[in-house]
Amino acid sequence: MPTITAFAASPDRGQGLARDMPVRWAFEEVGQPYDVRLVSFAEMKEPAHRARQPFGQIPSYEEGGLTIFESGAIVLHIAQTHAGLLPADPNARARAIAWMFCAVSSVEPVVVQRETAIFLERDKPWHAERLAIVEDRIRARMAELSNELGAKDWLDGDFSAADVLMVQVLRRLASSPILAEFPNLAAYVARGQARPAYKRAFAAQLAVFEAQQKKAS
Ligand code: GTB
Repeated sequence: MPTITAFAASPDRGQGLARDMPVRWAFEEVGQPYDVRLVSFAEMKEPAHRARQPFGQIPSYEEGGLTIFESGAIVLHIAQTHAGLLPADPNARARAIAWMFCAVSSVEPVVVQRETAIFLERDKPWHAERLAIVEDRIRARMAELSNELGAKDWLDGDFSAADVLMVQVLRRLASSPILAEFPNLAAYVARGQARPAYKRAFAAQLAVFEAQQKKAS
């Protein structure tokens, strides 16, 4: 059984925004049970965890003799070792993998800039100006993605690992009005969230938060 790591106390308070969520979702899509090792912020920075994740972050993945990190790489590994998340046709598979890279390297970085501005730069005198620039950059990228998605249900043909990663990245805009400005992207995220596998993954990470709240009360 593979084991992943996740926050013992996720700062998102059960919203499923941390990067264990796409890994949980991928496991659920392919019907692979998994164990979770919950790590505190202190434990994440200790050598034992850095041996799994060099940057002292979550998630990591261990199974048998294999230990890997990077949520995109973990989702790709799950998709390559189970049926259901990547097309069999080599060209379609290559396109799906290209969209996986797109989610983590072309879309996620602009989305993360907004979180950085909000959480780490709020007290700077230039915060408002910087946030506006970052949000314009996100809008430009969303417009391109929206044009590309058009009226399709998923990024390229059937639902794939690329949709797991892309929906999860777009969910990080849920606290901003930007997503709603692109109705086809908002509907795409809603389609992803309606999948039974997504719901099981979300419930599993929420249960961690709820158990932690119960313990604290
Ligand atoms: N590129 C790596 C991957 O995809 O696996 C990035 C991993 C990463 O950023 N992990 C974050 C982490 O461990 C958690 S997901 N941070 C702790 C640290 O660096 O010390 C990022 C995240 C955190 C919190 C929220 N939130 O509260 O909404 C959302 C996303």
